[in-house]
Amino acid sequence: MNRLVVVSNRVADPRKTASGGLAVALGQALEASGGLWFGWSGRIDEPGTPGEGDLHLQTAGKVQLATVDLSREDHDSYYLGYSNGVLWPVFHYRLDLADFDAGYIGGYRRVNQMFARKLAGLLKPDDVIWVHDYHLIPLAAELRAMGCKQRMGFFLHIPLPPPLILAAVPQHEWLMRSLFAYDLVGFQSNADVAHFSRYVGTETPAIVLGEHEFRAFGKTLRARAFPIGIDVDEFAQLTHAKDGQDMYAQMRDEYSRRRLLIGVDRLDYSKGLPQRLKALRQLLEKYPENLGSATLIQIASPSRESVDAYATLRQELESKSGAINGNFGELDWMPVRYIHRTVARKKLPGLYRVARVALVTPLRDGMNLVAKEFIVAQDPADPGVLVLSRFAGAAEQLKEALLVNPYDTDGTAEAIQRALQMPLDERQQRHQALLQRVRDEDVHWWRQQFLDALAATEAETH
Ligand code: GDG
Repeated sequence: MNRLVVVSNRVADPRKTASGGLAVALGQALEASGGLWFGWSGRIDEPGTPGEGDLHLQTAGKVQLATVDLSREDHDSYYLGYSNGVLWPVFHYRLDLADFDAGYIGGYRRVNQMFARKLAGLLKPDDVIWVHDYHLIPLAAELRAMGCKQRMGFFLHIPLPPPLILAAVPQHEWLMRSLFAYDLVGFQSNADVAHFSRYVGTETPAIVLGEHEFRAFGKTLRARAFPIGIDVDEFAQLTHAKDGQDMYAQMRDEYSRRRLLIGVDRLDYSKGLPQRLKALRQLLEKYPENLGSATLIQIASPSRESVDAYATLRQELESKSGAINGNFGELDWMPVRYIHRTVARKKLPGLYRVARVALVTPLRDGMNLVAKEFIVAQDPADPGVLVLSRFAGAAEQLKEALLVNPYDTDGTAEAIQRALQMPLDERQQRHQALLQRVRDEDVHWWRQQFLDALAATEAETH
């Protein structure tokens, strides 16, 4: 078995549950092959720090973890600037929020080159390298330039926008050309693959060899959808563990006279949180039977707080939820419980299970794992209903959810009302179909599909 080398911006210890399903899934494959996980340590070295740029090596069971620190300047331009100030907004169709500062690209290239240099020294000739996400698009090209000939795959966790939107990134040609240094590129959904295929067809000299095969720049590339899943067994266990059950019992008793709606998101403008609050307001106005009853618990866990757009969003959410509570609240009932904090992972399943409805209504999302976690946490005998944005990658798989357009406030409010009113047998049928799909296409299936497809790519001379 070839050794698996995973490269991602952040590295997690796969043995810790708090690391989440992805770390667990990759950890299993890394364990099995005695693999290596490489990335940023999460630390920022101020200038002159002793040992600046050192490689930190640790072992976690059979897995080797290799991390590097970033300088303040590289962190600000590579991570905050180019990755989260340019690529994240543009890839989520938010050109209005992108900050095309010409200085960022230098840091992005520098960090990718530094990663490649440090990683190259650790590689063995028959390693299989799997690179993750938008922070590291040019990594394979940098490795190839250093003579690395290993098989390399890339998975994009966020959406790929249509060519005209992608073209707003000044370096779009360089970025997309860089992808051709990989043997396999994986996307979350068929919509993303279609955008890639159109981009390659119109903006590059590529020849389309087949549905998933492209030839350009002297290189053949396969590109396909691999919808990411969750670790269903792990999440089901968490649901039935003591903390999960205690949370469920506590919330059930506390809200026994209410009907709970739940939202769990990183505080991010892609997640459609202001639009969700607007839909809740509309629900209360249009269907007054929900007054005194419907309660939205919205967890918005802090994320990228130092990016300006996030501070603005935070203020908007605080003011919108305050206004809804002020307009509709009673002494003994508030329609919104907005919590800007991270909730312990072991408590999430209890929260999901007690909710009648989950609101997963991003404006754009690569996949959205919360939708899948909600389904797994339900009681099959009395399941809650998933209201899901058609703009989440998950909508391609989860057809039995109530699909909504989050920009359409009326339509979303109607769907929430329908979810609250849905008869038991319909809830059960929908849930059963959804659970089956989430189970069949879990994170282990995803990993295996990707690694099998990567192994099947023909070895080429690079
Ligand atoms: C990117 C893509 C793609 C959230 N709040 C808390 C918390 N969470 C956990 C959820 C879930 C995860 O974070 C969020 O995953 P999502 O998929 O919803 O979104 P992103 O973070 O944007 O992830 C996305 C994903 O990558 C995987 O490829 O699906 O489209 O954007 O697991 O449960 N966890 C805890 N406390 C919180 O308050 N413990």
